[in-house]
Amino acid sequence: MEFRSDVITCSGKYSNNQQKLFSYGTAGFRTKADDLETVLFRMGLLAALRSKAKKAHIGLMITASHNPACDNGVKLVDPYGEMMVESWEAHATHVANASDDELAGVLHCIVTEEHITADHTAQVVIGRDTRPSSNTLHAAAVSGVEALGGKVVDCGVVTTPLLHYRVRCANDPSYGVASNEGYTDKLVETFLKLQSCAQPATSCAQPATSCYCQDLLFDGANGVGGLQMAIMAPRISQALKLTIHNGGEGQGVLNYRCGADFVKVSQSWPSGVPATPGSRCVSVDGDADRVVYSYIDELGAYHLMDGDKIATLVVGFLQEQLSEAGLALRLGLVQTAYANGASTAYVNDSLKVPVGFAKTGVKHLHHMALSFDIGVYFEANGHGTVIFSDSASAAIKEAASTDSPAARRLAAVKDLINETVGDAISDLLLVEVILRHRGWGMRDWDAQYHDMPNKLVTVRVADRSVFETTDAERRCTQPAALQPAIDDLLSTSFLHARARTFVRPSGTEDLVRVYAEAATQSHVEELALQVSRLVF
Ligand code: 16G
Ligand code: ZN
Repeated sequence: MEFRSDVITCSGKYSNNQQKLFSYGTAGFRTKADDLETVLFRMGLLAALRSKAKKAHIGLMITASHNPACDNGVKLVDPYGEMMVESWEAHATHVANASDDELAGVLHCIVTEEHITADHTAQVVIGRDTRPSSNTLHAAAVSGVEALGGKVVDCGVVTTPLLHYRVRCANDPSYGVASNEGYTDKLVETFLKLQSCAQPATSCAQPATSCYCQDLLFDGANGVGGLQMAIMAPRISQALKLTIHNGGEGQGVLNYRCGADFVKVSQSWPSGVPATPGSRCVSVDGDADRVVYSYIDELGAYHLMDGDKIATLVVGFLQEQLSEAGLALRLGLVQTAYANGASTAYVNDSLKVPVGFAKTGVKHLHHMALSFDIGVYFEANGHGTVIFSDSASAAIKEAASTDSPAARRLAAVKDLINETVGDAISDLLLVEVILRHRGWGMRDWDAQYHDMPNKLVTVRVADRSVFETTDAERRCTQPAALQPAIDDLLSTSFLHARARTFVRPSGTEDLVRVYAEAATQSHVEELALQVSRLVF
């Protein structure tokens, strides 16, 4: 395959004159927006090649998620709406770092290695978040796709999960209508159907802590999630009364002291949302692929309901519905090392549902969840979804054609879930369906299990690449002396503290993370401190 002269001409416009090295990691490329224009042009080229290689639509999302507004990023999405396969991540890194003179040669190598022929016109589905830099970066990505004669499907400003959905539908129309309206209609209609069959919600004379209440505050992180919710909220208001705050209409700073990441990390109520005792709030992150809940009880105390709490709620519900429908399907949960130990114990010991552990990063969790008939996966930070195997989908569909209400509920719940990737909006609608079905207030949900006290700290080190881990990042293999020292600490000073700790290099920032969990907060503080000293 020969490259059109546009590649060479355009790469002059998007010249790579940086010393900086880029690496395609768990979140694709992510850094200061000012450094990314060339990278976006080149990811347009790569997405076009990937599309030719797969003879399918490929996705390209421009976002830096929960990171500050001055950052941006890009990641590519494979035909079924999943993260781009790992073997192409190395291609992405090579293309991004090639000098102008090397670029055509690097592209030729990929074409040869991946046996790409010229006979398929590339189709790239592009979405972007609300960041000011996203427009310029979008133009660069479009130039890249078009330089290889490819076509762009422009989704405009959308949430990351909506972009994943659009890619899936473009390749598999049975999944849904491939448009932004198609996504909205699917979620709205399924949610209303599920809620109209549920018990009537009790009137809110009582606070949201003690019974299901349709009132919900929405914290949009001043990002694209608020825009999407503004479209959906009026259409679902008969079943859920959402009040949108931090809605992304230009009043507040993206992700600043609000949104899912801020709420999870600081374990505090988002700014910009009225903090009234007895109220509950759902927070999404800057691109709306993560979700966490919070509530303030009658005494004014703050409570966080993170990804682990959502995962356990979903697993418990699915297990109950499967059993009522008489469906013997293998249900499992996938967590990461960050999952609170109490949540794992609850799912294993009380629900008797198997739990697997994967490395941090959605692609790892997603992959492991595929090993179950119905795989639920969630990171504690609120990124997660449910995936159904083909045979599970067929069994549910067949059971739903009988008069089993549980099977019908399962079939509708499957339609409400965005199986391609964690989706804050789809997840929050699912949480509302379950809470309403059970008539649960926030306190009922919270009472499933009590979190072990925990702490996450970061340690700046000279070179994070010397840290290597195994066992889903729960044990450190390098530097060699570190894990024995940690084990020694756990078996002496913390022997009776039900303590757990691990050290892992961040995949997105130049630092090392230390997680500590134990029976009391003071043990946690001490353990985090001592392990950080071992790392430093
Ligand atoms: C990325 C991951 C997220 C993970 C985080 C960990 C995706 C789409 N996103 O944002 O799932 O929790 O990285 O960051 O996979 P860390 O490696 O810096 O701790
Ligand atoms: Zn995100």
